[in-house]
Amino acid sequence: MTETTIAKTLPAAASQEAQAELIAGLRAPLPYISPKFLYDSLGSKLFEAICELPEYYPTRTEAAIFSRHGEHIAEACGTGATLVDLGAGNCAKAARLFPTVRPSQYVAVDISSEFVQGAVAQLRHRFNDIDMHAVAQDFSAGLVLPDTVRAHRRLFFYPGSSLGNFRPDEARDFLAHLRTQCDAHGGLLIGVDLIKETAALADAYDDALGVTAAFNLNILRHVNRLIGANFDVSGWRHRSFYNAGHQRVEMHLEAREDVTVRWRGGMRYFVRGQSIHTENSHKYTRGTIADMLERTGWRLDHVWTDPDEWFAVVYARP
Ligand code: AVJ
Repeated sequence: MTETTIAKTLPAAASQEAQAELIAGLRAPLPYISPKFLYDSLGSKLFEAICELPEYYPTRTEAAIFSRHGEHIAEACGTGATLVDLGAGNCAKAARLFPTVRPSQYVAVDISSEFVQGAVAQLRHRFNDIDMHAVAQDFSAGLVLPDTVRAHRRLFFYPGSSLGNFRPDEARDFLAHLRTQCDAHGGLLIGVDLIKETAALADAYDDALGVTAAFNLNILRHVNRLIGANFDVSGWRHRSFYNAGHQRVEMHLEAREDVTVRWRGGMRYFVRGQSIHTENSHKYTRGTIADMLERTGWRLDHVWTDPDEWFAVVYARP
């Protein structure tokens, strides 16, 4: 039996909240736009394209870890769980786990509603013995699962180093929050990007084809739709760099010229060279991720990495 649930946070309220959040960011002394707004329909597709780039090592390195250690990973996770896929996107990573982890229920959660609904609809046909649910939700401030999601044995799946978008304090809150949503038989399977030579990090976030630049710039078009703003994409430039002090790659959009940006109910003047911070992508070490898990109520069970230790897949238990 399969069933698809479309659970949304109240559309009007959510978009009001999103609008207030966006406007606060644009008005801030150091202006910012949350990276979750990178993922409109086109943004999700551009991110898929990034994952195919030679420079963007995280996706293929993580995939190599899963294919090399798949059996051991599945053994650690056990079968029959409710697999909760956080930031599911096209659901491809979870689908590759289905044959070995054999979840009884699959819950794909993603902020990009059409995208995740489409992906789950496709998947239902291929795996019709798994009870599937698509949940369209911005879970960055807390995950609210519908009643149809079983509470017993939840296996939270958070691959791709998405945790890296949170500042360390937010990441801790989020991991602690997940811990409260899983019983003693649950688990957490998470992918984190590791600190490495700066050149590799720089290339991964500024590829030669300019796909990452397009992905970053597209956030402005999404913002235009969300708050009725008039950003002109051609007036902004993609910037990214590794901030060693904060152990993170930052993405920014820099104004090419002085510009006044207007939106419903407000405006801001940006001088040439001024930038809007659009993403932090925090990098971890074995030590920093282990420490964070231990401090948020999780017990580290196992860490799998690639031979160069560029990426880590971590399994933790309550
Ligand atoms: C999806 C947040 C893991 O931080 O590497 C890719 C997003 N940004 N290229 C990352 C991203 C620029 C990605 N995460």
